[in-house]
Amino acid sequence: PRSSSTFYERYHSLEDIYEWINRTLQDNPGTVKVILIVIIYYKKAMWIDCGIHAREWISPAFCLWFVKNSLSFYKQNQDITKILDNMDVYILPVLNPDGYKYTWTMDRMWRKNRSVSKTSACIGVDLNRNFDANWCTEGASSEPCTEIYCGAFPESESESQAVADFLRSHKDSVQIYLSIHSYSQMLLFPYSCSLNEVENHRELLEMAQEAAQNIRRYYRNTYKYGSGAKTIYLAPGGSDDWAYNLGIKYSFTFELQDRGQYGFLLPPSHISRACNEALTAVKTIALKVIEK
Ligand code: ING
Ligand code: ZN
Repeated sequence: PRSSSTFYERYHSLEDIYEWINRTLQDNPGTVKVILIVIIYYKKAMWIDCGIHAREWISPAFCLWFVKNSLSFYKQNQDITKILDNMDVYILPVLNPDGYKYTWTMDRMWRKNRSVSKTSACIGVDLNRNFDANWCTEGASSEPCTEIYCGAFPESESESQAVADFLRSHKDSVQIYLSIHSYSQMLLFPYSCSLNEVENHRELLEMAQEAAQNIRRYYRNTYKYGSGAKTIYLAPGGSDDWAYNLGIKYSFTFELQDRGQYGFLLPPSHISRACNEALTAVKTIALKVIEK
């Protein structure tokens, strides 16, 4: 057994993550750029956001893992090289920084952001119910005290608005949208906000299936896949449905490990496997889009 875990096999506070961003930038001049809230590196583009829900700690850990892996294995690993040679990658490591910070200091199980309501003493909006996709219909709530509060209006929150603004202004280049959550081991695609099938349902299903097969083959782990509404539950206002409707036709939400044993409290010793198998899924999807 290894005596110590690496930086990437631990969870990190918001301050540590911001420090890591600056260090990664300094160590990789010309390859990595920090633009406002996101790291961008390197034609066509892929977007990955992590940490939209505060308590899902494996999600920011995955974004850091992805960047580290990309920078370490560029020109070493064939798949990584092909992806980075063909795509810009936009990474948002912590979409919900206030909520994330709160889970480190006050309440480990906090999900929403920390915005104050005008109409209620309850705090926080579910940022994954705040996007303009059948906003606040069945599967979301207009009650601020619930975990799935949709907010006062679509994009009422600065976090969701910042993401939506960025994607609106980059929609001609961004082909792939990925949002990383936990837990339950699923590869989901639109729609979550409706039971209707999207126009390229079959194509998305095949991509998710291939990704799940690769996870099974290389890591002997099981991921379910399918449209959000049919695979878990109706959930309007999600970022992947909104991005899909914007025109980003390869839009997915990943639910990383585990299937409920530890849930949101996934031990650090599981970070490596959880991230590596998710990386396999990202690579599978990116390579399929590049091959088109
Ligand atoms: N699951 C997601 C949630 O926001 C989801 C499921 C996916 C909803 C895609 C909407 C769109 O409820 C978790 N674990 O947060
Ligand atoms: Zn989530």
